[in-house]
Amino acid sequence: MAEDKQKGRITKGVGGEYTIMLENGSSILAAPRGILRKQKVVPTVGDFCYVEESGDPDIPYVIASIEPRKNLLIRPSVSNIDVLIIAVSISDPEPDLKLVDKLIILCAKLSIEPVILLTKTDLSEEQTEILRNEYREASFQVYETSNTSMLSEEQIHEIFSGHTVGIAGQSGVGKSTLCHRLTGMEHIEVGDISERLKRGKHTTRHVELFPYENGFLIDTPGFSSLEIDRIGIETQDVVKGYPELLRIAGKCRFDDCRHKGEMGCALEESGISQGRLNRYREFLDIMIESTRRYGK
Ligand SMILES: Nc1nc2c(ncn2[C@@H]2O[C@H](COP(=O)(O)OP(=O)(O)OP(=O)(O)O)[C@@H](O)[C@H]2O)c(=O)[nH]1
Ligand SMILES: [Mg+2]
Ligand SMILES: [Zn+2]
Repeated sequence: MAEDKQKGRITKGVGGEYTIMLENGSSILAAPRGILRKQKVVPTVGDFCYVEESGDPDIPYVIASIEPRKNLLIRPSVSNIDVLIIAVSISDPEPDLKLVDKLIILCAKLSIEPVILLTKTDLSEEQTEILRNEYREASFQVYETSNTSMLSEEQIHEIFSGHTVGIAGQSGVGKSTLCHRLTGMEHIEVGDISERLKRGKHTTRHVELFPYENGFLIDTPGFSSLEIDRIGIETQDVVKGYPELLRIAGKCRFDDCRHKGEMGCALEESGISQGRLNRYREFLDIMIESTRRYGK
């Protein structure tokens, strides 16, 4: 067995076999070395790793070690994400803003930069404007696509250059469509929503990293729900998804003000929308209740 270790990145994993892109750009197949299993380290798409030749012609490499992760998303399982595009469609399906805000909170927790992508803006200009304003005012980057318009070269560069970028959002918002239009790659599955609901077809099931713009693009399977108290979020993390509320830190009378109607609260200075405020308070209540019941 060759002693030389080569650095690479896991781009795909199916049935215990991993596709790894080496630093020279070539892709190889590898199986994890037994010691990783003993250490209970599960190789994950997105991991940086070292591989060695195995001597086995079927799977010519073994994963010798895995580098520490910057972050790890579970369900879908993917690591080392820099930017998360939170795709939200103007209609079909109806926007799930609770999911959007939960994903933002998760991003804050995992040191991922969230950007909002409004998709299917062709379906309602009015609704597009409402959502654009709501999230811009909360200080997020908001991008838009429709059936006739795509991200500009400049926007693509802004989002992707050198980054590992995930795309999340409800099933049917157009994540695969975007990946397909960005990369021109045919094998990314795009589904018809009525078809999907009927037969579960075309929905993206595997996580895979695609090289793109000096970085990687990941089409993640749809998140249909995400329970705030089951994703590793703690009560004090909730506010971190609300930059509007972080802005007034220190301005409320009480240092530990939760902006839930306390005396001397500076909420009015935050500029938060009623919708975002309601969601913040709802998540906070869920977290407080969950902590009360199950403990931290
Ligand atoms: N009107 C309109 N339809 C779109 C647009 N983008 C995507 N669609 C349609 O929306 C449907 C769902 O798109 P997908 O790209 O498969 O959605 P997805 O987010 O990958 O869904 P999952 O893989 O199930 O998570 C397809 O029928 C697309 O043609 C758009 O900008 N405008
Ligand atoms: Mg898809
Ligand atoms: Zn307050």
